[in-house]
Amino acid sequence: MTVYAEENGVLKFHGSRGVTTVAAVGLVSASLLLGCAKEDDARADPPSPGPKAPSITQAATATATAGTASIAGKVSFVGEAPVASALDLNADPVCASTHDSPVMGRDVIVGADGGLKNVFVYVQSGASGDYDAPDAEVVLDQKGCVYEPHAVALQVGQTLNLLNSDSTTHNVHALPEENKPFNTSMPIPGMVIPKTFDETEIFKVKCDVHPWMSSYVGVFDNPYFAITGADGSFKLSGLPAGTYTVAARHEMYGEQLLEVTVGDGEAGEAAFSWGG
Ligand SMILES: [Cu+2]
Repeated sequence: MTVYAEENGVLKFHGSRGVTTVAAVGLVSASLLLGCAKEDDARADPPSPGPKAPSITQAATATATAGTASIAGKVSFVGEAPVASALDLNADPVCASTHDSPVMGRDVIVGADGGLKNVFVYVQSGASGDYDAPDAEVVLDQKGCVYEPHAVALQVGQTLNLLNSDSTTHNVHALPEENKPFNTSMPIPGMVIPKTFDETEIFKVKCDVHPWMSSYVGVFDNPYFAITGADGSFKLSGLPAGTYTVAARHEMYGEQLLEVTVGDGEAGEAAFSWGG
C-alpha cells in the first residue's frame, strides 16, 4: 500500500505499508471519476519505494487498560425492521463491475435476532484517566465503491489510514464539527492518506463522486468504545471501578445514554433499543 500525506495542500508520498486485516474483538465493524474540492486537486507524486512502515489494522478496538470491570450488552431494534434497498452503482462502471450481487444500503442493518449493527457505544463520561493514543493504526477502506467498514472508531491522536482499494477515483469528504473538515481526492489505486483527530466526536464521511458512499468515524478521548456487530452486541473492557455514562449513537436514530456502575472485576450490563 502506498502512503501519502498532505503537506501544504499537496499529497506527498510517504512510503509503503503492508496491510493486515484484523477483525476487532468484540466490535464490529461496520466512501468520481474526477472532481473534488479545489484544495484536493493537487496530484500526488508517483509512487516509489519507501521505508517499511508498521502494519495496519482494519478496525479499532479498545486498548487494554488496568481496570478489571466491563460493561457489555446489546443494542436492539424493536419491531419491524426497515427494509434495506440495493444501492445503484451504475453511475460508475468500475463500481458496478466489482460486485456480482446487489450491494445493500447500510444505514440501518438489523440482524435476525433484532440486533442493530454499526452503533457506536462508548463511555461518554466517568473515565478520568490520561489515555495515550494506541500505536495500532485503523483503516477506512474504499473497496468496491463502498466504505469498509461502514463505521470505524479510534482514539484522539490515533492514526486513521484512508485507503483506496479501487481502480477509480474516490474523494473522502469528512464533515466533522469539532475537528478540521477535509475533502481529499484519492485518484490512485492503493494510495493511503493518514489522518489524526484532536477532538472527540462522531462524524460522517462521504464521497462526492459516488453519492451512495458514506461512513461514520467515531473519535473518543478514552479507550472504552465499541461498534456493535451484526448481533447488536458490544463490550467495553478494562474499566476501573466507577460510575459511567454509556452512550449509544446510531447514524439514523440518534443517541441514548445509560448510567452504569461497576465494581472491580464486575461485569456490568447495558441494553439499548430503538424502534417499537
Ligand atoms: Cu467514491
